[in-house]
Amino acid sequence: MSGYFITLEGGEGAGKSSNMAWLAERLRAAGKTVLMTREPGGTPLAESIREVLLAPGDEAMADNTELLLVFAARAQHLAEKIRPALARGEWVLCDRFVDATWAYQGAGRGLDRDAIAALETLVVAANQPDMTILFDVPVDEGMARAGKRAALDRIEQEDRVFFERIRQCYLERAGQQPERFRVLDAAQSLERVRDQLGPLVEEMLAWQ
Ligand code: Z5A
Repeated sequence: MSGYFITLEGGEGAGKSSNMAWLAERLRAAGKTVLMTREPGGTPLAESIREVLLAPGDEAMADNTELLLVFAARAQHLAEKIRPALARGEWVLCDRFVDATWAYQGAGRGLDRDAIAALETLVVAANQPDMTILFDVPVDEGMARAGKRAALDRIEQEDRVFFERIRQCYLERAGQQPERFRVLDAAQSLERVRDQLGPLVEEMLAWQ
């Protein structure tokens, strides 16, 4: 028995969190058992790593430290939560996964692609998503949405150019892997974004 693995990706304020519960509700209404989770995080240990990753601090975090922490959290998340849920036949919805590493650490920080690929092989192995929904929003719009929050975390404090590289990387990956990615225009109203999500739910339900 094997479930399905769906990931939600996009830049700041793209609307992933706002739409994940809606998506889960649709799948549950169709009789599926759904697990909602997120990265970095998803288990107590991985959530502790998330805190370290996102907390602004006096000591600058080295880029490779960031990369290794992201993969350390992912290894734990896969072992303790994602793989067991898939083995039980559940549908796993995950707010960000390895595409975020290619976007943030690869394009954003400019880290070595071979190193990321090696870590992906080690940690993710065969557990690539069945579908990745990319919520694409112009950087200024996403930053304006995210900026309404009380405080920005360590990564959110980066500048506009950093987030533009991230957006372009996501779009490039989506173009290179059209069989896995579905790109939504997330600059539209929540209602219009859900109009775009509806057909994707139908597509998923046709898998079984
Ligand atoms: N990170 C990494 O560097 N490497 C990795 O491998 C992984 C992650 C896995 C996670 O923090 C950080 O970790 C993230 C990348 C990095 N860094 N940053 N920065 P997070 O999970 O807290 O950050 P996020 O995923 O970017 O969260 P977010 O900004 O909240 O984005 P979102 O979930 O896509 O957006 P939202 O919470 O659904 O919506 C944000 C606001 O916009 C909210 O007030 C909504 O009501 C509003 N919204 C949403 N959709 C709309 C529409 N359509 N119209 C108007 N307003 C809207």
